[in-house]
Amino acid sequence: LTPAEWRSQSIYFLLTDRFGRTDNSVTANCNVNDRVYCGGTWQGIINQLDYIQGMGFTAIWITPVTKQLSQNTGDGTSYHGYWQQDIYNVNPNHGTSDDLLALSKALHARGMYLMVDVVANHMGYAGAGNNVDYSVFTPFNSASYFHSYCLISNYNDQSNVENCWLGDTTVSLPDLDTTQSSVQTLWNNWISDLVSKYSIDGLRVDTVKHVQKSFWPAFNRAAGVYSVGEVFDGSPSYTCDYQNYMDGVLNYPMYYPLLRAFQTTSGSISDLYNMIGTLSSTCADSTLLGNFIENHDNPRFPSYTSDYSQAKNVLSFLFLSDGIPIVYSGQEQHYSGGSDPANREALWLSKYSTTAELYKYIATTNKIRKAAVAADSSYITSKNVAFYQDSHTLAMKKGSGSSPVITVLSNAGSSGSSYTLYLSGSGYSSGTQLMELYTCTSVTVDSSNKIAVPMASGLPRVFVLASSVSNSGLCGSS
Ligand code: ABC
Ligand code: CA
Repeated sequence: LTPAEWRSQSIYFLLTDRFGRTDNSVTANCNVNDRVYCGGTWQGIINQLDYIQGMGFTAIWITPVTKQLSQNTGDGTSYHGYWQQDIYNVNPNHGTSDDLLALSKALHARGMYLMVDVVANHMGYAGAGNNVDYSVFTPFNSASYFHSYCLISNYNDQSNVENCWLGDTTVSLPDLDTTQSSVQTLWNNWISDLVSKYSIDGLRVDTVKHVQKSFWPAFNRAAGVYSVGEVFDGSPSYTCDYQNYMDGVLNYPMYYPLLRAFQTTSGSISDLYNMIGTLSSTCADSTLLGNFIENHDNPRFPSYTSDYSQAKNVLSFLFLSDGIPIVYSGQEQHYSGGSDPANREALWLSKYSTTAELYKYIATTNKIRKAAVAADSSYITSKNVAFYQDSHTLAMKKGSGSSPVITVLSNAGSSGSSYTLYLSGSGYSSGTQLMELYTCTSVTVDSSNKIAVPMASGLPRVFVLASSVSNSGLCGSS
């Protein structure tokens, strides 16, 4: 799938080991602190695709598929998939190569897409970096393929970040010398073969800032599909620059102001407001960023606040601003794990509840986004504009000039009062009939071109032209 085709997708990110088991167990023990395999498999994902599609997701992103180090180390086992040793074979804990093919087929049969996580920066070794037996790696089976050992010590020094090693002295991550043309050729051939063998539709690329920028364009081209890179950095200028070398990047620059705006009722709305404009002017294409509020590297949102209204605002932002929404498995169940490894809870322990509050909220919000895409051919490429803010409220519009989607967010929280916000600047003129899609309230734009927004309990509100609601499955339409 091309970048243009990915824009309108929505992504469910899961750790293969933690999502679903071949035996469909919903009770199998999974103690996150043990950092060992809990038994999730590719077949287990196939078994639960209704659950994912039931929320309206059109794609899944799965953790790396390559064969990993097999030891149980002081840092645990490689259940997460980022400690690879053999890039030509798959992780047997997750199933066989045929199982992975079956997952790809099962997704495609539903009109869904497969995004696979890939790592080109490093391999994984159970032991200290000054004592690596390079013969365990396929194909990088000698020290000559790697940078000499040094642990990353200064994240402000780009050559240190690129040439030294991630990991620790228990599990080292031998850092490939990606400046060698032999290493580049091996990676480019590998990614091209992997994508075609498993009919992969997109890539999530690990540790992008740890490899020199000039490596990525050829890798992305060899993949031939949309690639979204992980540049774990909140700076818009630093992170957006990688979009000149890869189709998209994960939206870390938005992650921090989004978290801060909604983690308390006194979070900064203006920082979030400003970042919308900053990213739309700094990144090559803000509509190809990967939006998220949770992942396996950061504490989950409910570990900061248990408030459901705040969680809903964050979700509405992910889906209705520029970029491709990514929900991390467990977010829909309001899981609340903190830092790695606590944020890697097994999803099966929720019994795949489809009546969970956020499961239903995500289903509605996916419908809203799909309806916006269907109603307005320029919606998905248009740039989101923030146009109103006060200390607790943000309003933004996205879509064509005549019929933008208006999203109103609030960080007042569940105990926020009920009031009417008279909102100007939406671009809609007096007499226009709008529909608020979470409450299904009809509103007519008033004589001074204002929208009377019915605010309550700190919940988000989304307005579209009333005439565009039919066929969306929203507000009673079929
Ligand atoms: C294991 C244990 C952990 C233990 C750790 C030392 O070892 O599980 O409990 O603490 C994989 C596994 C991890 C494992 C690691 C290391 O390997 O999943 O469980 O941790 O063995 C990607 C993946 C991630 C994966 C790897 C390695 C890379 O998403 O799951 O981890 O393949 C850095 C990398 C980033 C990496 C992340 C985990 O570490 O750049 O690619 N993620 C700063 C740095 C970032 C750094 C980040 C976290 O800290 O700039 O480069 O990410 O360490 C903002 C700034 C940011 C700053 C943050 C903290 O603050 O703007 O720049 O990030 O304001
Ligand atoms: Ca490197």
